[in-house]
Amino acid sequence: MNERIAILIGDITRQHVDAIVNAANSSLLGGGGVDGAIHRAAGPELLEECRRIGGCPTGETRLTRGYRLPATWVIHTVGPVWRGGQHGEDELLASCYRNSLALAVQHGIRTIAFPAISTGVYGFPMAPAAHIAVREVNDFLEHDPSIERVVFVCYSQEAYKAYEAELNKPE
Ligand code: AR6
Repeated sequence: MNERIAILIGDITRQHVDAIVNAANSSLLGGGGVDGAIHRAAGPELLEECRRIGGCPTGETRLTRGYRLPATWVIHTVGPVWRGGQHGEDELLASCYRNSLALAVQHGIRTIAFPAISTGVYGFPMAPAAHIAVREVNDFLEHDPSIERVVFVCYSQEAYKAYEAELNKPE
């Protein structure tokens, strides 16, 4: 297991990292799940900044401040809605991880926490989502020395087990 990667069970809004990633929707105007939790914890200034940005296409990312969160920054990314797996879902989910990490590097962010993007309301199955998340982060870290720590914040035992299985796979 890469020593720059960690997994834990918990609430991403409580993480003391440079940036947390939000599993947003393309309006960036908030919603349920982790998005709702992040907006509640950050306070109304986050929604104001998101309004000014004006939206984000699926697979892309946008950066805002973290306001009342312990994290300095929020990287908003829009995961794909699961439509059976034959509609580019895997590649779009991979783009969320790659683009989030690239944006982090551009802004000097060294520690970053990810939720399991798309695995809630958007219906992406947990095991393949964890596989893509771990593969993309491993590949990125291999070529980038500036990110010090990536934390996968799992909200359930099921998620934790899926990430643990991926992280313990032999290279
Ligand atoms: N900390 C960490 N993980 C969490 C938290 C939390 N506080 N809360 C939920 N999760 P979801 P999506 C997990 O539905 O599938 C929103 O309405 C959750 O268990 O938040 O990408 C947006 O506005 C699941 O494993 O995001 C969009 O409309 C994972 O986070 C839509 O949902 C993602 O679940 C995006 O759907």
